[in-house]
Amino acid sequence: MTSYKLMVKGVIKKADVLLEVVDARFPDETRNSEVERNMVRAKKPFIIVLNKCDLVSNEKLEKSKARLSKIAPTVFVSSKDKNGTTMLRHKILEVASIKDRDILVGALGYPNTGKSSVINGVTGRNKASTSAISGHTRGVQLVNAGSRIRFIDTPGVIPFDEHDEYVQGLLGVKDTTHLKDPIGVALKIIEKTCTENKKALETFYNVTIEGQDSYDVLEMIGSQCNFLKKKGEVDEMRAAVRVINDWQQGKLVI
Ligand SMILES: Nc1nc2c(ncn2[C@@H]2O[C@H](COP(=O)(O)OP(=O)(O)OP(=O)(O)O)[C@@H](O)[C@H]2O)c(=O)[nH]1
Ligand SMILES: [Mg+2]
Repeated sequence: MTSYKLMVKGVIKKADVLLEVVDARFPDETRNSEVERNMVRAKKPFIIVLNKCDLVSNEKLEKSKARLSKIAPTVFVSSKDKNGTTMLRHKILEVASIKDRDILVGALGYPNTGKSSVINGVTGRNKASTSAISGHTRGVQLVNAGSRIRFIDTPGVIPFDEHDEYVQGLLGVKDTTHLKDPIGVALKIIEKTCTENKKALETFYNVTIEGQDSYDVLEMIGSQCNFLKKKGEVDEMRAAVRVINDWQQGKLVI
């Protein structure tokens, strides 16, 4: 068994309640069915935390929440704006139903989804170290949140079976300097945002999209940003790097 699987199993065993921290921009891609199955098998209550909710519209959030609530209690949070963190604290106390001792809460999720930031949001202090570079939290760490809650912060769970570069790009697991195919990743981001909220993409890059494919949109963005090669053609690579950086830095709100 890989060290990730062992780590996850160990945390599930120890914790009274688990948080599955997902990125609200793409909850389905950042849920991990294997981790969920393990939690159910261990009969441990878990809460799905839709983090980074400042980066999505309320409409999309409500839809995701309604859908995911059928699987487990779902709370949306912006650790950045400290929104939803009090609600999360209440939810933890509610699902744990432990009255006579501290509650141990394990935070699990893919790299960079904001596990450490969520913990800081609930504790109200920056006790767990965070970073824009994924793979920041190394090893399992205990964080005391006061008022009967202690957290176990964990390193990101790398997708178990897939090493899909597109997912890693979307998640910010790999930045542009580490991606083999930045153009492919940028096209995925464009596809994704076009489906979720075309208007947001149009406004952000000042382009009008009327049925063009994602490659054409990338070219339009490059041209709008004035990213041109010597002969006046659009420099798609520069445009791709720009799109990925904007996405990974949370500038593009969908
Ligand atoms: N916009 C926005 N950014 C957030 C939010 N929460 C976390 N981030 C950013 O996401 C990045 C990753 O946050 P971390 O808390 O370090 O994520 P993590 O899941 O602990 O990451 P690893 O430990 O590397 O697996 C940082 O740049 C945070 O500032 C949020 O609610 N909104
Ligand atoms: Mg972390």
